[in-house]
Amino acid sequence: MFHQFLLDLHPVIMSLFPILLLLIILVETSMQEDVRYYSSQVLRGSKYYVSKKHEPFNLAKMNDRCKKLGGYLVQIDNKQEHTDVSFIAYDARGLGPFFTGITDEGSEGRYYYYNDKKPAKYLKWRWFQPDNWKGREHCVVFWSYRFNDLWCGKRGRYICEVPV
Ligand SMILES: [Ca+2]
Ligand SMILES: [Ca+2]
Repeated sequence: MFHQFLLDLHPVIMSLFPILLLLIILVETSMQEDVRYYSSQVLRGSKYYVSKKHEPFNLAKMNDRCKKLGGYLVQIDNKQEHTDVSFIAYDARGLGPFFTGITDEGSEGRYYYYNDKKPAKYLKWRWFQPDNWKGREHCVVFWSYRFNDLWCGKRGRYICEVPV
């Protein structure tokens, strides 16, 4: 009896199969993150990726995205790298702020690299920065060739560094 019921149902399931398959594919693709980057040439052993989309920043989430590219949120170690990344951010066009991997979250005033927690080696602040505005600015952004500390959840773009 039940067996017959299944046999009767069989053509219905078969005819629905392509639709089910399409639905599965649609759900799959909508779950994948659409992350696009401008990428730089290799400069002194690193390649840089600047995200295109303006979105709320999140240190852990964006660092994970950089990890998927084989790197981490950018760590600006010296004057040369600062110059390189300035030009890359300029080439990427559009508006900043451009978030880096430099932060003082959990250690106010002591800046470190989010990915490896090592102290930041090079900080080139804008005038009157860092000001830790309202006591809640712990993420360092790149804006017009200088650094500013901003609230870590602010909207912006971010830069990944991938060692090659
Ligand atoms: Ca701070
Ligand atoms: Ca600030």
